[in-house]
Order: sequence, then structure tokens, then C-alpha cells
Amino acid sequence: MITLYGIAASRAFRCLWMLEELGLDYRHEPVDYRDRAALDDPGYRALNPNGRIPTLVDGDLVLWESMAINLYLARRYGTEAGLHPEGAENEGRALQWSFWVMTEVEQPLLKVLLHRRLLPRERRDPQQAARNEGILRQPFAVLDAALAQADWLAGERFTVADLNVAAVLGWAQPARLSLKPWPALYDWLGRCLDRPARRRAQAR
Ligand SMILES: N[C@@H](CCC(=O)N[C@@H](CS)C(=O)NCC(=O)O)C(=O)O
Repeated sequence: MITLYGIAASRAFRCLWMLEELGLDYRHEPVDYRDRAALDDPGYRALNPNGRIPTLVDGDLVLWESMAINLYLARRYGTEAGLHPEGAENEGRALQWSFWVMTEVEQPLLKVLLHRRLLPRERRDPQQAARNEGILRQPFAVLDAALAQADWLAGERFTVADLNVAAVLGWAQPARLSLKPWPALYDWLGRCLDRPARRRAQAR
């Protein structure tokens, strides 16, 4: 039995999206990242000593770190569904883009989202939002250039590489950050976010 801990309005979303893409039977435990008691519960800490979400339990295997969870799910269950990239080179590309989006994009984009949308109004700082939007121009140009050459990030079809990157880039819309200046990126993100599995995960 597979269990995924974490509410959809969090980084757990990307794992829910992957589970939906794979059509796997799974249990969803919607642990909220604002629920300190739930995150500090000894039973939960035994699964995830970081006290964060998401956490995946698959039989005897316990995994945390959202991107690692998705790469594992793709590797283990995604060949038939086409989510696992084909061949070592495309696997390398999936790792590259997953690490890249975590290290180059996630933090600045989260700051834009926080200061435009998530923080209480009195704590929002428009300068922080603008500064981080500026930081994102460089990685967005990198992604746009790659997608001007290829429809997908790791091979000839949508894979875990696209899902992991699109799940982060999906924050741009609630962060009120227009991606239209990067047309190949914009088009690709629309194709990714339009997938029925993403909509099902969103509805959780
Ligand atoms: N790098 C981790 C980050 C996990 C993370 O920070 N999760 C947030 C929710 S999106 C959380 O649990 N926050 C609660 C806390 O830090 O106390 C991942 O991608 O899984």
C-alpha cells in the first residue's frame, strides 16, 4: 500500500500529481504544514525526521523530499505509463532538471508567491517580490531556450522531468508573475498544467 502525507496546497501537490499520472491506488493523509502538532507527532517524526511534508510510504520504504519521491515513483512504476524517461541520457536530463528547478527556481519563486499572495498583507514586501522576480529571469531564459529546441525536457514525451519542473513553475500564476515573455516556456507549461492528472490532484 502506498500512502502520501501532505495537503495538496503544498509541495505534496507534485507527488499527488505524479501518483495521479501513474494511476496508482494510494491513500492520501492530508497533513497540513501549518499543523505543528501533526508534524511533531512522534509517529510522523519517525517517518519524516525533518517534520515536513510530503512523505511517501510504499511498503517498507519511507521517502521524503518531493522530487526524490517523484523520481522514485517514475523509476518504479512509470515505465508503462511513459513517465520514466527512456534511457540513461534522458534519465540524466530528468535528474538535471529536477535538481535545477529546486536550486535555481523554487526559492525565488516561493518568495514572489509569499510576498504577493500568501503572507498576511501587512507582512508583504513588494521590493522582495520584485527583486526575486528579477532573479528568475536568468533561469526562465535557460528553460525557454531548452524548450525552444524540444517539446519536452527528457525525451519525446511528457515525463517526470516535465512534471517536477512544471509543478514548481505552476506557482507563477498565483504569484501573479507573467511567463509570456518566455514563449516556449509559456506554451510548454500550459500543456503540462492542462493534463487531467494535474486537475485531479488539484481537486484533492
Ligand atoms: N525540500 C523539501 C521541502 C519540504 C517543505 O519545506 N515542506 C513544507 C510544506 S510545502 C513544510 O512541510 N513546512 C513545514 C515546516 O517547515 O515547518 C521537499 O521538496 O519535499
